[in-house]
Amino acid sequence: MRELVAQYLSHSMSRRRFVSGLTKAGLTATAAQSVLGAVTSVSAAQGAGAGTAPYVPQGAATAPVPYLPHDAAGPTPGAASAAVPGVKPFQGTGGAAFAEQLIACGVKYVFGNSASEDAQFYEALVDRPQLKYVLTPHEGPGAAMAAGYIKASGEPAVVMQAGVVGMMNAMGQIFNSWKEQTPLVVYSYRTDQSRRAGRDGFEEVANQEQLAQPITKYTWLARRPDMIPETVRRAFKAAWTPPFGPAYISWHSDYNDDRVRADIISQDQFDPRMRVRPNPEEVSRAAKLLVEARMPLLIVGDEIYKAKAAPKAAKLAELLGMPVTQVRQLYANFAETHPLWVGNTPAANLNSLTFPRNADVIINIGNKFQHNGPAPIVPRGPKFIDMRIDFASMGNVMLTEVPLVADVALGLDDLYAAVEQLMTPALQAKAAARAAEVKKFAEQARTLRALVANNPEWDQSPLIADRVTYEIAKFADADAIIVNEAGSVAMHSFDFNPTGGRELFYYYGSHLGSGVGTAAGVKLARPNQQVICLVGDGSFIFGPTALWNMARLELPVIVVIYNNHAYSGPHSRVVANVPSGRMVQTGQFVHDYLGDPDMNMADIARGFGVAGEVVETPAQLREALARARAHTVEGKPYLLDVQVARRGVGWAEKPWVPPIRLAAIRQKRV
Ligand SMILES: Cc1ncc(C[n+]2csc(CCOP(=O)(O)OP(=O)(O)O)c2C)c(N)n1
Ligand SMILES: [Mg+2]
Repeated sequence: MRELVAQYLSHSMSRRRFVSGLTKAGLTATAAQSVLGAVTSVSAAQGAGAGTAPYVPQGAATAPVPYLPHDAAGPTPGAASAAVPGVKPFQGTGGAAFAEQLIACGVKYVFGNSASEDAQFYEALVDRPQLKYVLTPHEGPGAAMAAGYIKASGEPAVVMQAGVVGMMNAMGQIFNSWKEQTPLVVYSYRTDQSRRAGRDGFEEVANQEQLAQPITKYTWLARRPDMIPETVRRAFKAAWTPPFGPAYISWHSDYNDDRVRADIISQDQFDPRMRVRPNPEEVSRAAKLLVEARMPLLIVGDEIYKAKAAPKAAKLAELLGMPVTQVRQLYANFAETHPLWVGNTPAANLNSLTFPRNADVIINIGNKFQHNGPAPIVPRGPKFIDMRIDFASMGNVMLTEVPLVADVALGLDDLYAAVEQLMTPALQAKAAARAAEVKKFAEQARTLRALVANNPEWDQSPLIADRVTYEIAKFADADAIIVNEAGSVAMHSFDFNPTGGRELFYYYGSHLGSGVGTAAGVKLARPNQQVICLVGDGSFIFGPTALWNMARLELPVIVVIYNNHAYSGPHSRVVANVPSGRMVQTGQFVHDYLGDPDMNMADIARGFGVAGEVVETPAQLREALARARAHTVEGKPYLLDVQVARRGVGWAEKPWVPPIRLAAIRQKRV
């Protein structure tokens, strides 16, 4: 009998078989019914509704749900529009309408986590193999994978979760997409159905869609099931209209089961393909300022990568002999080997640049700028030209002499043409002299950067982070994609180049736990390029579940963990904040040490079906990288758990751990 109850509780036996099993076991019919009653109440309490009888509409609505009536004054969707190209009449469930509209939006991959009330959507996928569902075991890395795919392919995708509970786990990556301006479309239903909403039901929270509102470009709750396709279209339009950004859509879960008539419209019919040319008068003013400048400076930003305009930015810099830098961004937007490249701006403020110190005209192309201090990134004084499509923050902080609101690819074309027209032989000579000066500095800086290998700790074990980076840079393919979520590690030696060279996907949004998922999505989008994920141990452990996706889908990514068993960045920042306080005096840091016990990331990877190894020495690292390559050639991911030294002030050999030990207070050996 105990077995029968267990089987019934775990839903592996029907009610009828349970009762008949009980009577076979010798119980009277009445006794069996009373056991059933008792067991059912336990089951309902356990599942809070999940797995119990599905919702049955009451009264007249128990008949098959009819098509919803349409407004007689308006067009009848799904009927009259049959003849219009790109518009397909559709009849079926709301879930199937959702699938149809996704296909019409150009979506190939759906990244999702199991959501029982999306049953009709899953049902629709069976006969729509062009829409591929990638099951992700945690919504955070799942959303990161979707975003990685979108960033690396430039193609639309959707990520979906189980109601508000799943959405909560995805919020961190929606935040990252918001900060990075990635066109991620997110859907999760409302568990509360339309005829019982607002009663504090199972997994219900009021106004769920509003949770996403501050971190999305568009947030909407479809008000009727036949509005599902239009809601989906608007989400894609909002997300993919520059400046890009995430969108969140939702509807009551019963809408997926309702039958609807609606128009399915292909993306090219509703996407305005907004590509803006800059105001020609402003272009002339900018060109004049640039040619007259003593020392102009170009700041490149992510809109250049997104518009595939890096060669155009290089052409403009060359025409003017203008030095180029980048302030904190997601991508590398300029070839680091270019003679006019003067390096990234170290402290995200132009005053921290070694060269040039005296720029008199500064042009930003495509960076929306993160101001992390009271001083503006572009100091007051030099004339400032700002070119980007994301005009919202123009002029908010920096004094802007010339605003160029434009798609940066078109803006660069126009600006180049205007500058070229003004170039006299004298100006050309001035530009050439400046280029020579910049080149001299760039060469010196290159020599200095190479000194990283002269560190006296270069050969030590555990390895210093710079050595790990150096070895990987030596190992990486010429067109490798580096997904970087490696905490406080400085990127050097990769010589990134967005035009056919190595590309960078940085963790700009900084909600940690994105690296592994992003790398999985990038590899899905770019199967023919080597993908290497660099990740700190702390960051890795926020989101390792995408390893399972790498194993299942055979995504041959090399994951390298800089395992210093610590949050080294937060450690250093706390010490900088309270330099000679009690923490430093006593060595008691409560917030930063992840050792004792040490986490073994190679073991964790094995649990997800990904082979890997722990690496202790520089020599082992080289051998391990060769093994990683052998695995990826065979279509398998591989993980290196590289033991990295903790560096910085205040680290003890064996860091102190807060003395919370249950053994000291427990009184029962249970
Ligand atoms: C989701 C999330 N939680 C917490 C933080 C705060 N945070 C910033 S850096 C960091 C530690 C990163 O550790 P690790 O990846 O090991 O890099 P390290 O600092 O050791 O180089 C934390 C917890 C964050 N950015 N995101
Ligand atoms: Mg760490």
